[in-house]
Amino acid sequence: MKIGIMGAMPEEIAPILEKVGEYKSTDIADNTYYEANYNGVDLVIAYSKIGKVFSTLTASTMIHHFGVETMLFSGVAGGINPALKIGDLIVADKLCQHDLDITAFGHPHGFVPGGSQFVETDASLRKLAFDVAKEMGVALQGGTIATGDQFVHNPERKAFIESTFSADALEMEGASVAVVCHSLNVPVFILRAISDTADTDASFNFDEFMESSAKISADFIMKMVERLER
Ligand code: 3QA
Repeated sequence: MKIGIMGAMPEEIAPILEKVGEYKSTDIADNTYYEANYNGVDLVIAYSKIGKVFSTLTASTMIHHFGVETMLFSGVAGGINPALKIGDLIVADKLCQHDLDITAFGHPHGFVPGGSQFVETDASLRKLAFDVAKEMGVALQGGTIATGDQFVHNPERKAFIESTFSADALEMEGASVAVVCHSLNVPVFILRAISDTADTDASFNFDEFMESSAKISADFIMKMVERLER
């Protein structure tokens, strides 16, 4: 079984590379992919760079070039649901693209013909996550994650995303990775730890908490990897 582990920023995969210790680096299309073996599981690890376009490229490359059979994403997110505090983990049940808009033609936000407004993640990977959380005594919430090519730092945009999609958290890569994996029949799991709450002080909180929250997410992902079949 070959597992892909993606983040968007270097900080999101640094704790994972540290944990696997040794790896082989390969450069493809302006990205570096790190191949490693952890506990008998073959891993391909990469950060995509920020946003839907780069994360699409990385997810596709992991699947088509490296033959990744399961995709795990680890990173940080802006919290929408007030129950989510900085450092809390959220598992995406489903994701949407909050900035995809052909509503001029009567379609709902996030929808294009041939696609769907929401894309679901793999139920058995989600179940594994909740098993691991229970074992670790860690609180884990499931919910909807909204993805768009914007760092949201304003209450109006946040309110729009909450009311339009009932989203619990937002970020910039999850939905694009999920769409790629869904289209290519690769089970996908998206985990995020909250770094800010997408309000006016989002960039300050992000700078302060992104590294610690990224590590919370990465550590949890590695616990899951330890439980995956080799
Ligand atoms: C955005 C990162 C991108 O990969 C999405 C973090 C956390 N809070 C968010 C928010 N709105 C949207 N997304 C997020 N990630 C950070 S850009 C800063 C880059 O600095 C999730 C996320 N409120 C790089 C150095 O200049």
